[in-house]
Amino acid sequence: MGSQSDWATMRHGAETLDQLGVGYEARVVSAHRTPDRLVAFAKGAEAEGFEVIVAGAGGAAHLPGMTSAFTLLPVLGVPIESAALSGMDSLLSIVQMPGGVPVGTLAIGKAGAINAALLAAAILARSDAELGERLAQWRKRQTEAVAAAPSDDA
Ligand code: RP5
Repeated sequence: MGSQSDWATMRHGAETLDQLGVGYEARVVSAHRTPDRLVAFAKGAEAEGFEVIVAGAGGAAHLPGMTSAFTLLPVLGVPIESAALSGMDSLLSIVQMPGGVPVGTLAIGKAGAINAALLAAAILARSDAELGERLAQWRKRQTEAVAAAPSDDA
């Protein structure tokens, strides 16, 4: 993620990965404040053993796109809900990549962080049947938790 301040959003993705038993590292890598860290991370991520990168950033959110420019790994972008523009700035910065350098862009905020984790797990599950089963069980539990009628207490 681009900043410590993004962790409040990105932690929801981390928690989802925990629930699925998917290993990850959470790092702060800013395209603007730590550009050398970005280049080193993105260039070395595949050799380090990473298989999917989830990049969350807000405002002028160049982290996902620049990361994708330096790696062939799948990069999923999470637009952080910014204070100034409610995340529209983040969304447009991440989603509108030029053809040839892909970023899979998720929804703004918490939903995007959770779905990035689920999508990363789905990608990894194509070559990991046990993870696929855990993912199926996660979705099943979610379905079972939806009540048929609304509650006044919820
Ligand atoms: C971006 O700037 C970060 O991804 C963050 O969402 C935003 C604001 O960062 P802080 O000023 O809160 O560190 O690079």
